[in-house]
Amino acid sequence: MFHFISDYEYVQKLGRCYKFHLMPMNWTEAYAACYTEQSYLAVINSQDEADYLVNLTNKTPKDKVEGNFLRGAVHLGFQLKKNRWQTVVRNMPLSDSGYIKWGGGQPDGKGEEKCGSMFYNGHLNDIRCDQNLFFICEHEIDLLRNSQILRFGEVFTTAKSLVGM
Ligand SMILES: [Ca+2]
Repeated sequence: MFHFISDYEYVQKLGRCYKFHLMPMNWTEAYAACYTEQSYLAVINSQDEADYLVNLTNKTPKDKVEGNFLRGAVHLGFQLKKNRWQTVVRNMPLSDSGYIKWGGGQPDGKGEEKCGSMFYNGHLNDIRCDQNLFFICEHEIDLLRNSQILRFGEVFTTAKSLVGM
């Protein structure tokens, strides 16, 4: 049933799967791309998870990708809503996510950078939502269980409102 989800790497320690997308997109497009893979833009919930994402970013052959996009950061699943940083998973406040290490001087967008990203070193950065970046999707194994369909429904609703479906 989920055979179309490919190129995800299962990380036993974290109990999740991740995929680094090498096709740069803006934040909303990236959000939708993860959704089509029954996933969401990655949300960091621990230092272990941050370390893994940094490792994944480092080992992905990014340098060969050509085009006009911003390098040095990847889109992640958090955004500024009503002056509050919240994750894409059940709108949990970023401050409750378990990982909130901003890069030096970040967030510095003064309301102009309402989307979330991670510098390649794992530190968080606010970024303009129309900026094209690589991005990482996260897949919850729990989402595959029938009992968790409701949780996925919430992600789906958010995706629909974001992409105007
Ligand atoms: Ca910033």
